[in-house]
Amino acid sequence: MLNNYFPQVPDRITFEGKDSKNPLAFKYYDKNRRVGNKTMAEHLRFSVAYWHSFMGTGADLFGAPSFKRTWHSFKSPLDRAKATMEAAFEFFQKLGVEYYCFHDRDIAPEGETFAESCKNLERLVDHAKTLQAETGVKVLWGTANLFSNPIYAQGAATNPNAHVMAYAAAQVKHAIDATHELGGENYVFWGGREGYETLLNTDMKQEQEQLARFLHMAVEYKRTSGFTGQFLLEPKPAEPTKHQYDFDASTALYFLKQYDLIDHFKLNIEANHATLAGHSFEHELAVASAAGKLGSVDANRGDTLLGWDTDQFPTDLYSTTMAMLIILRQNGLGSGGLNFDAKLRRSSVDPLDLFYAHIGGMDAFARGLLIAQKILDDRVLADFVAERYASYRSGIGRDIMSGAVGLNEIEQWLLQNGEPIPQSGRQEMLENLLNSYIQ
Ligand code: XLS
Ligand code: NI
Ligand code: NI
Repeated sequence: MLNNYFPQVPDRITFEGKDSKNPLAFKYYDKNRRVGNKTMAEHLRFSVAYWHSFMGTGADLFGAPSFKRTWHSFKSPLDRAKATMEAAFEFFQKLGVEYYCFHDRDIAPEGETFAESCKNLERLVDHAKTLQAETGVKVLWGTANLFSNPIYAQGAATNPNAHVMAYAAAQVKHAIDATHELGGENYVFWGGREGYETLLNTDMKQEQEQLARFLHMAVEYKRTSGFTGQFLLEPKPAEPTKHQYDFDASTALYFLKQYDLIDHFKLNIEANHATLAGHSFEHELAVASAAGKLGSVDANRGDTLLGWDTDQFPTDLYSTTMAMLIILRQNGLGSGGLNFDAKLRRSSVDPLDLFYAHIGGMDAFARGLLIAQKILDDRVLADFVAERYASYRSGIGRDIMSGAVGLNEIEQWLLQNGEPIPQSGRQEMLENLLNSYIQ
């Protein structure tokens, strides 16, 4: 049992129920409790984001690091990486999450050369393998950091310089290998620098073709290397680049379809990316799910008053309920999960805050799950929605949808049947109904 970095925390955070006042206990997340046909753990598949929680320093654009982490205190980069990994696994184990997600450069330091970076990654992958075996914690997804290194300032796959694109491709090859080696269930592509700053210097069509080629090469490499995890594309409209090509779920789906990649990918939807794109979290989940492409979720939230990716921990029950309704309706996330791509506020300097943040996020989704399951069991929305579209199941509606009639026949039908009678969408009544379930 690892116990070096969070000695004030017991071996395992336990479920104590909603009346508990213990901040280090779950009030709703009871991992073995059955909800519908699965346990809470099976429904929710929680994952910790290595970058925010273990590499994060509290630094922001205006100020130096505010967190003092003992695991960052080692001089040599490799020792620091090992200590960080041990702290991370102690945390996963004590929190009782089964998954984590990582970028190659989170778990291993970048070297002087590409070859040295690859060696560092291999070493840390070995260490992770040992810790995974000891704790039973698994990889939800791995990814490559194609945005921090200054060589990626003008893009990775979409860089105007083929040499840089080649660098990124080779880096992805190693990141897929690392994910494969660690038994990762998915692999994510997030194009933070895949976009443009100004059209004055940009050939947009060329860049999109480069991105498509890049992803095709990854698909081909996946096939030949025997990695069977699901590939996921994570949309985000902007930040760090002004305009990013995978703007939102619709844009990403169109891109995948346009370049014949659609069969090889699903989407990883992040709440705060949805709101940055001017959508709600549930809108993006619904778009992905309707296309049969909702693969995984980055669970976080933004701030309605701030227009950037604040990556806060999710606490809003309306949002978690709406998300779980969509996830339950599609019968779960398959190999995906709920990854807390969320970070502590700069002022939350205590390592204990990492526990409070994750416990709160897990409880918020556990409550969302319970509420959503009850709404589904009671069929209150399902029956209303079915009734709202009932006119398409018979008569002219059925004939329209089956293709039995065209504009000529419809015109004849309309002339005989007169004007339509408006029917209420009952939005306020349904909002009241939702409120009666949120408790
Ligand atoms: C950044 C993204 C990033 C991806 C992984 O906004 O959310 O963290 O999830 O590269
Ligand atoms: Ni993000
Ligand atoms: Ni993300």
